[in-house]
Amino acid sequence: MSGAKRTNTKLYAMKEGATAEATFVKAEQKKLPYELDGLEPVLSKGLMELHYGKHHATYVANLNNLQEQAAKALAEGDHLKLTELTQGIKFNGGGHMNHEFFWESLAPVGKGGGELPKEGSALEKAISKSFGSMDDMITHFSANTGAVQGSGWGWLAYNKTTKEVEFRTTFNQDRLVDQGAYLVPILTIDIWEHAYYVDY
Ligand code: MN3
Repeated sequence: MSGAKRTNTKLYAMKEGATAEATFVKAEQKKLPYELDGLEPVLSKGLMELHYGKHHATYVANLNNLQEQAAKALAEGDHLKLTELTQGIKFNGGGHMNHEFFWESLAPVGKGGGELPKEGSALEKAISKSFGSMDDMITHFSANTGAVQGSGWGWLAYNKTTKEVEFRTTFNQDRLVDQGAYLVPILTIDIWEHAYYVDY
C-alpha cells in the first residue's frame, strides 16, 4: 500500500473534546488485465460482468463502507465498535484481495491461458516433485477444489519452509496468508458458485 493515495480523510470529535484524524486507503478494483470477453469461450462476458462487475465490486464497496466506520471508531477510541467491524473487514477485504489475485491468475486463450509451464522449467519441476506430474497436480487440484463444501478458494502455493509447492484450500474469503506467512500464492481458483454457475 505504500505510495497509495490516501483519501477520505476525516476529522472526528473525541468524547473528551479533542480531535483525532483517521485516514484509510480507499480500496479500488484494478482494471482487468484483459477485456471482459477476453476469457471466452472458457468464461463468458456475461459471467465476467457479473463476477467482476457485481460480486467483486460489492466486496470493494462493503470494504470501503466498513473502513470508513472503522476510521470513525478508531478516532473516537471506540474499541468495542472497532472489534465488531473487524469480521466484516476481514471478509470483504479478503474478498477484494482474493479476486485481485484471481484475475491475475487467469489469461486469455492464446496469451498463456490454458498453457502448462514448459517442461524442465523451475515451476514444472517443482510441481512434478510435489505431485508426481503436471497431470497429477491438475487431477489433485480439481478433485480437492471440487470437494470443498460451500464457498472458498483453491491455491497452488510455494511453501518457503519446505521449499516445495503444495495445494491448499481456504474457506469463504479467507486468504492464503491466514494459514501462514510462509505460504506464497502461485495461482488461485475461485470456488464460489458465482465464479462459474452462469457458464457451467
Ligand atoms: Mn468470486
